[in-house]
Amino acid sequence: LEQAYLDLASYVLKNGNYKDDRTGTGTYSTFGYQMRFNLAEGFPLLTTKKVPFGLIKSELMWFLHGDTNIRYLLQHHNHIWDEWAFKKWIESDVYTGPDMTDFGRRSLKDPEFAKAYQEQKKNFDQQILTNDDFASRFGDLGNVYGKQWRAWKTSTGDSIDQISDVIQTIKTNPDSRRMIVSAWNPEDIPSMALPPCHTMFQFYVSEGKLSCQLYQRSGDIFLGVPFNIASYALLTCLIAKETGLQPGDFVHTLGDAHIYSNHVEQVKTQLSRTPRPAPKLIIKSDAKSIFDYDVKDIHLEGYDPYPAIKAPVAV
Ligand code: THF
Repeated sequence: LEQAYLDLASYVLKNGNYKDDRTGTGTYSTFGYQMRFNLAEGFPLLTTKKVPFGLIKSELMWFLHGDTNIRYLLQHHNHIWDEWAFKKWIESDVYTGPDMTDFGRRSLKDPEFAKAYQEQKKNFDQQILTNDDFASRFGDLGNVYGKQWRAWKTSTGDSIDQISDVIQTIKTNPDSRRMIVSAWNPEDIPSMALPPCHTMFQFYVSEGKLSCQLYQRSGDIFLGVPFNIASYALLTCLIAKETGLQPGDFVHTLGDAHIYSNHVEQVKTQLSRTPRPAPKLIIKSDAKSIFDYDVKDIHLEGYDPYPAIKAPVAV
């Protein structure tokens, strides 16, 4: 099942062009690539390295609850969005600690700095968890996914719940070709911590099966894409259950698909491994709606991955 992902990684290693990027790390990049995962064959969580499924679940629940504040993530021991909130704090006038400019790259090169950064980061996380004012000022990433999915602001001051609407359409008019959720809100882009990578997705119903296609404008092949595949596969399975359909295909279309220059060795290690059978997704049936799930309601059976492979995240 994960062969499509391994093919992408080896294709970009071989054919990617070197390209500088916003983070200053440098990438091997290609433009326009599509993968397809048949969800009837199993759940597409990679086995060629351990991918922390718990973090994928709590991130998706966070989106589905319409939440944009990292406090929920921290309460679930999920730190994948910390850097973007932390950046807002150290650039603000209330921050009085040591200079943290360019903390991502500096902490890779300078162990002394890395220690100071870890300390500030711990302090930051603690304040997000315990101080309401601090959390609302610095924990909020702006109008990111949760906001656009569940409460897109209209010019007349109303809000649109795109997820509820799309579920309603799947139930009542499954042949529709307009079952789209957009996270890309041009008006809000300047105030977002990071403009959405998962720009929009579309659902499709045929022969009792629900398929989903994601257009992702930018994909970090080693760290982000394995999360993104599993996250949208999970979303598709949850909505299939909610609408009484079987999961169909997850189609993943990428714009700028890149391997960061400091992930190349890790990708080669991963490609040297032979994939194992895909795990099976189990969803407990008593949640009333897709918005009421808890991370404990969802688990995997038969997930037997190779060891995790560490890599630095570009900020
Ligand atoms: N920015 C970059 N540079 N890459 C991304 O993948 C990315 N995301 C989100 C927002 N900005 C991004 C955040 N998603 C990890 C995984 C997903 C992320 C961010 C980080 C990560 O570091 N994963 C580690 C494990 C981390 C842990 O255990 O805490 C891994 O090995 O998989 C694209 O959605």
